[in-house]
Amino acid sequence: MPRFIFYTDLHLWDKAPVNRVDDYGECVQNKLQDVYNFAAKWDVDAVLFGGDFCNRPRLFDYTMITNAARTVNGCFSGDRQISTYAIIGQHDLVGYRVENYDQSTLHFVEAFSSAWHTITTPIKFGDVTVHPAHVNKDPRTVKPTGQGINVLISHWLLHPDANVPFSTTPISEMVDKGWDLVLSGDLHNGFDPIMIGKTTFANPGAIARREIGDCRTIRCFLVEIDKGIHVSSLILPSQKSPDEIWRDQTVTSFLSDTKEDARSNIGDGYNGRFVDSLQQFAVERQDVWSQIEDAAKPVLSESAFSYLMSVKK
Ligand SMILES: [Mn+2]
Repeated sequence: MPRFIFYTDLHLWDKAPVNRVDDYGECVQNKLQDVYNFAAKWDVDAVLFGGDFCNRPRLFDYTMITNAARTVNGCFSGDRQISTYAIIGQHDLVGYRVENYDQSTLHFVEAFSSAWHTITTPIKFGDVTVHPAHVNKDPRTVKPTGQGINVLISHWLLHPDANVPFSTTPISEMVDKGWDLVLSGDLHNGFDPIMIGKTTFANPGAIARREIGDCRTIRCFLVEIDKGIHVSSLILPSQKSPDEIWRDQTVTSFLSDTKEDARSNIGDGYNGRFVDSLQQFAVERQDVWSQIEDAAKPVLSESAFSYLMSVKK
């Protein structure tokens, strides 16, 4: 019976999040290699990916892109190349639009990788049918089509608790809809496998740690389907301890630290890490801008909209 590795939210990127002190890009690449080493070791039928390959749609570090593609393509069990079947997360979409997928670095990786397949229709592995639900697709609207075991991969904020923050969907709304297994990404904290009714839900959490103080143990899932669904965690060996990657656990001390740095540099035209961090924040909030753009365009006059867009530059 089929066996898979599932991982999600890689967020490959050449710049580190504010407050990270290690080489973020190298760290993510190493963890990607860990995932594919597991895939080879466990002789899986396929690797499944839950969305957000890059942190933003276009990465321009060609060494990093090449290395990631080599890792994906270099995964073999004997002579058999192990394929990856993937869905798209919002971070791999220019303007968060699925129709812009071909403008992304992930699409470029796919175009030159024999092993990578971003899927738009269900794919079968014996009795098991794996269905894709890209970020724009509410998983509650997808219907299982297979006769045997039905698996859904979804980039959606599915949450195990009934009382969840706005914009997240409790998994209870997907119980007994014909799914045997729902594997999700997007919610970076993830949650342990839980079976409700006949459905098992699981999210291993993001490969990348991008929020200050994210002290999770980074893992992917081994999914074994044999008279039932078995999901177990595989801990990525190359990950570093939180102490090695975070500058400090509090934003307040970071800000006072960098303000001090800024003051000490006044006069020579360089304001140090404080300015660097603000600039990086401005770059990272482009994601927010694309949401504003989507929301504002239908309701604003052309002149008001173009004024709004001019402010972001
Ligand atoms: Mn993500």
